[in-house]
Amino acid sequence: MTGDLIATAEASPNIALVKYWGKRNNSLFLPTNNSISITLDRPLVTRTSVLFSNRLSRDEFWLNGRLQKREDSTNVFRILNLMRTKNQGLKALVVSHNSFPTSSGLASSASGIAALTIASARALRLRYTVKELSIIARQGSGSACRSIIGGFVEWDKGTRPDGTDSYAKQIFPHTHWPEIRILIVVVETEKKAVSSRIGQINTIKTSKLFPARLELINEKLAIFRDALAKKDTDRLFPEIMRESNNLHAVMMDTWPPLIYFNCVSLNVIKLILEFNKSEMRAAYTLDAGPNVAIITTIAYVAELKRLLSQIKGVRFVLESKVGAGPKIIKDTSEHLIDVNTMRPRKVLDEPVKGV
Ligand code: 2P0
Repeated sequence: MTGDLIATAEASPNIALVKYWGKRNNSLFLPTNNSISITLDRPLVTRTSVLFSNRLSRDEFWLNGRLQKREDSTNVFRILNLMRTKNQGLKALVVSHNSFPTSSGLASSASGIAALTIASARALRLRYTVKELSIIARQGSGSACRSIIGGFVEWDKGTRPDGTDSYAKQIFPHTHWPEIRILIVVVETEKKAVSSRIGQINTIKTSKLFPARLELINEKLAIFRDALAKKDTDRLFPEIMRESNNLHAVMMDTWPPLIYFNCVSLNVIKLILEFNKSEMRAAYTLDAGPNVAIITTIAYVAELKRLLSQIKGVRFVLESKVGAGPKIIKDTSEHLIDVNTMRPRKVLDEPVKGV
């Protein structure tokens, strides 16, 4: 293949309600259990442009205006290598920009890898199905396979050793439950002490609670599917919080312990428990970091934002609806790469609204 092949795609992160934690195969990113997530929407979006060209002499990955070190970008290069199977000599320039602040500690690997997978397939004119794209994205970062799809999503762990049946599917479209809102509460953060990749390996090796978590997971998944189908907040919201607690119990049972939340996260958790005293109105969920995602409905957003603004250490809150999924950006003026100079274009950060 010759010439300049360029494409741009946008994808959003996802928030897991039933968490992925633990792999049955580390190199193929095959999980020990199914997970269920909500794909987010603006303002949480990663835009990625990819240029494959014979005129490039090496691969480069730029994130938020900075050239990234090769050793910090193995996920990105793994996706590129999976994509250019027919011509590994074709070099790529990847330029990615998060609309949300990177310093906030928000996970951007899922949206970044999903946008890269979709943009690469488009640039190389590969007619992959959504299933195939999800399988490829999974091998960049597990949770990225869910960000290939909009709405409410389930990643099937699969059983085959080669991972061909381990991919994400939509269980309900983004229009299924229009009232749902997700608040991302960004708290003061230091850099993550243990990456989720290493954390998962240590959990499998050392946690005695982990097998008990897996024993109950199928029952739990069935409850989530049913509560989501019926939009039953009285069942769904407590289950979301208990699943998050269960994950963090397993993390703390890991040795050395994985403690990803901090005092501010705990104060947000207490606020939500208090907020639900008379009626189930919101649910918290935490991943491998101190930020808290709150799942609620539109009726409670303003009150929650007001209460969150009173918690010391809450930096800002981002609000998202359920997203429709990734999209290709066809307008060439919107590409993050200048094809003539083969350099990244400057992008101005969008202002972030505080609470
Ligand atoms: C999730 N997390 O389901 C869970 C909940 C963190 C806690 O997916 O090793 O960055 O690249 O596959 O996808 C974070 O794990 O890990 C994650 P790798 P990833 O959202």
